[in-house]
Amino acid sequence: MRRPVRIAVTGAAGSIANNLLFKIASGEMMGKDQPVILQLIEVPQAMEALRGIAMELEDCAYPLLHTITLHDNVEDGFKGAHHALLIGSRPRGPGMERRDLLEINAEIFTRQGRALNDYANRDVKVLVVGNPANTNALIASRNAPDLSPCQFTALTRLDHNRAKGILANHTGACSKDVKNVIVWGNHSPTQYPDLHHANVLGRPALEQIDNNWYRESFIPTIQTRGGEIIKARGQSSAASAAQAIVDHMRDWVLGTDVGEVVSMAIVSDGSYGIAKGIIYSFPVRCDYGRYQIVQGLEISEYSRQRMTATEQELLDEKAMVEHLLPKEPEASHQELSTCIRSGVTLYADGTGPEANSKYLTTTRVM
Ligand code: NAX
Repeated sequence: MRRPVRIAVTGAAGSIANNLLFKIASGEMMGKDQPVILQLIEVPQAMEALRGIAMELEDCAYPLLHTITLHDNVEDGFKGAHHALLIGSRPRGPGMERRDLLEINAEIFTRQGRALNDYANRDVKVLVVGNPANTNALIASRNAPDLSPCQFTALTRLDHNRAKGILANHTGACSKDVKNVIVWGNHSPTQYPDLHHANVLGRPALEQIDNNWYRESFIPTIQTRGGEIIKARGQSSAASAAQAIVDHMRDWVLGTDVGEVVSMAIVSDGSYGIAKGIIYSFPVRCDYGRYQIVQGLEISEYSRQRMTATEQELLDEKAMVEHLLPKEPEASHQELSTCIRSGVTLYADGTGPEANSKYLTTTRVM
């Protein structure tokens, strides 16, 4: 058996986690030969509910589930974590403005960024799910000066999967026959689900669908799908969000399938003219535990307008929390080639390479 990896999950008693934890424990995310240690984190008032979930996990007797630990604070919960899934966040309350929501969550993600910086494994891979996910990820990353900004990502894979599923259904294909859909920008209604590079059964998607349907129906459907699900079932997407988290992390860690492009919100390096330093969803491929933006795609005038609109929203969100972002790590977010790239996995038991070892470090972009 391989050495277990530590996976920290916040919001672990919530709806998404309730679907997710059982998938992780069964090996769907990290692979069927990878044991896992679940470090589950909740607010103090939800610890009893969390204890119930831990009992259920135990009762499944998953062969890959090595250990479960429960925590009411992130400083303990993030210790030695190789993967951190930041799902818990403050939902928007009645009468709450977007600015208030951003500020309240800024406090949560500031603390989480610092805790990751101080306690997580140096090579930790972070996925932010709690909304507003992109800007929360930026806040966490800016508060973790000793980690690389490249280690922080936000979830747009649910939007990507929605685009695949709905396009497949419309064209009568299976979702496995749909390739290269892209979601650009923010996980919000300004996101741009782009089909200009997509193909269905090897032929360009846009040749197989009506352009009017694409612009007037498909795009708004993807953008507002979350709200539609809440209207229909009275609760927000949980099972599909859990599946998207599994897909995002599995691809990041184990690599995307050959020829497959997926969408991940990552710190912008200026590709496609997008402002550097914001967390923006790009088309990526993953290998060796790293992601790389797919370069060289032709961008139409229509796409450019959509990409700029969602970029502008992220710049506005950033401006709203600018006073809460530490200044010092700004340079590393602007110039990714100068940031620390960790290629070394450290183990809490001291058997891994030394922290300052040159062994295995790399400047390769992947
Ligand atoms: P729930 O309200 O069911 O669960 C959230 C859990 O987080 C609660 O148990 C709460 O006690 C806990 N929590 C809150 N603050 C915490 C903190 N500081 N530390 C640890 N735990 C904390 O929400 P759920 O349906 O699970 O959704 C979680 C988040 O995902 C929400 O912010 C939601 O908006 C967001 N989503 C993001 C998606 C994406 O694609 N990026 C899609 C799905 C989802 O809407």
